Amino acid sequence: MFDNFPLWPDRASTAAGNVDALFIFLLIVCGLMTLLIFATLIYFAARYRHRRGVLAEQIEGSIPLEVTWSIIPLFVFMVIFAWGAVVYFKSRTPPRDATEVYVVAKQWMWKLEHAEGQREINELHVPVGRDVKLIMTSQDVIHSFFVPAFRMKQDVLPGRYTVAWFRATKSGTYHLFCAEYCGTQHSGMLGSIVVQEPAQYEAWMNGGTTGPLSATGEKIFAELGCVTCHRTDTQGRGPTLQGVFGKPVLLEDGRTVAADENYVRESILDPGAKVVKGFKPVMPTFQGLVSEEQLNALVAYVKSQSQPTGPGTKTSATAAPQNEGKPAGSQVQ
Ligand code: HEC
Ligand SMILES: [Cu+2]
Repeated sequence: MFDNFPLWPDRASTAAGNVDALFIFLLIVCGLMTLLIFATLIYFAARYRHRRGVLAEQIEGSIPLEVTWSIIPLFVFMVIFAWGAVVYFKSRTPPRDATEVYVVAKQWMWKLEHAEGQREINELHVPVGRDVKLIMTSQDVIHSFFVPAFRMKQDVLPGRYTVAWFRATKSGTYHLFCAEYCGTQHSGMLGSIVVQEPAQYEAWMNGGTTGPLSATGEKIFAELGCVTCHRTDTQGRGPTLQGVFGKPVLLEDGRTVAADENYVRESILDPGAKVVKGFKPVMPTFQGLVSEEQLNALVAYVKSQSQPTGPGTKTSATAAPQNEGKPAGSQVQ
């Protein structure tokens, strides 16, 4: 209905319609409220204007009136709360089998790397109709990944991963902005999201790849000597990393944490922070020795060790449990 209304940017993701509907609802509620206030104001000003000889009568409060003006707004606010929560949680929860793209922000550019290995700068190619999960971090200060056409905005922080996702619904080229003031050339930190039809996208994907990100990660894993402690059998000084990602990890101090991207990242940069049960804190820190890109590749590699199929192919939900009960080392690919 509002598609050609110039106040709105393109609507090019599954989230866009939901966000706009909520926004329009808020506008209507606020608009009606404003009308109501001004209409009563004008009416009362006329009705109770000062007249010679007529004195105002003091009213000491009215319970029915006060209850009414408390209950009705409460109801309206609860609608806003529930609706907002639904839209928020939807946009905060990436679907399980989304394609993954690693994003590294720096003053003043966006570096993007597909799980399949393609690297891009200030440009991100994605196919129509597929869920895309962004795993983002910054090399310096706080940035923010903002794509108005997708109604998507997420802060990108140094020292940790933040996650966002979208599913594009219309092919085309859309603006990517940095929405967090990040220094003198902040306003130039621009990019574009190129949404392509699946066939076009496939063609783009097949041009000049360097191999999957997890393969790059495997190389770094060997070069940095991780592989000497983290062997695929259980003979290394560190735990085997097969099947670790996505599972709960029991720690020395009795806590259990989820092995997600931030956990792997922390294990590499600050190994002492969470020590796996049954192991000594002998892993050296790699803080300062690995770049953000290398970290992403290592994370992708550790991740791939929990996915029996290669990146790009869908991981079947039944594949993971099959490995349970067997020694982790028996599933070498
Ligand atoms: C000197 C041996 C050693 C080296 C080298 C080493 N690690 Fe570790 N690593 C360990 C030990 C021991 C643990 C378990 C204790 C802990 O959590 O600190 C561990 C834990 C981990 C964990 C958490 C595993 C789990 O089961 O939750 C990850 C992920 C990890 N290391 C990744 C790496 C990566 C990536 C490298 C290379 C950049 C590396 N490690 C290098 C010994 C090592
Ligand atoms: Cu920025």
